[in-house]
Amino acid sequence: MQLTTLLLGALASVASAQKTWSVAVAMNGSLTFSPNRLVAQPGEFVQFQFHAGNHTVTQSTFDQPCQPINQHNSSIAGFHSGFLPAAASAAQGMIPTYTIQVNNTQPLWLYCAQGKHCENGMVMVINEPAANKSRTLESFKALAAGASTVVPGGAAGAGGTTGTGTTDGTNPSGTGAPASASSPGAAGVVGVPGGMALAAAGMAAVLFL
Ligand SMILES: [Cu+2]
Repeated sequence: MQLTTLLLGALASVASAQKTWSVAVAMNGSLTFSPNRLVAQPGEFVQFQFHAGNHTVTQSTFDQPCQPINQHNSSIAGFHSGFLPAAASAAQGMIPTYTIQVNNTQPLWLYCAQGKHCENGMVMVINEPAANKSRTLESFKALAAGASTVVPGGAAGAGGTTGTGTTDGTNPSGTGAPASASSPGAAGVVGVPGGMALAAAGMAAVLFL
């Protein structure tokens, strides 16, 4: 634990109690987010881990899948990881990551902005509305099948923090820690300044000691 404390000490004051969920992007080269549905509490983090290919995680509305949310609601900046090619960091034994913090319980509808991945079902939802049975992941996916993907024009990495990390399929407790108290952001997410990626494969084990 001492090593963990040393490595994360500067960042741990806020995040120590917050859970980080991990979502595998393109596991085994598939056009998937896995899981593609998860429930996250306000304050919790979601880290997307880009295993293969060149994908994004980008926020849309429910009604306009495959298009950036700010194109339809200018009051919400939304988030967009930018294109994160897995090959770029493979030589270091790392994968690209993108981490967001969930700020409330509103649904977050997400897609991949690469090619026709969204039309082909590369979508997911965080905090699927429980009370509205017409707004399910399945209905979102069906809408996406008839949509046309729009790549956001805004800054890549907006709304979250990109980095690299290793993954062993478990929740990476050492990543995405905020360096300061976060302020409320639009659409249920806030930036995660200073997100710390795992520096080496060995750390993953250390963090679980
Ligand atoms: Cu994709």
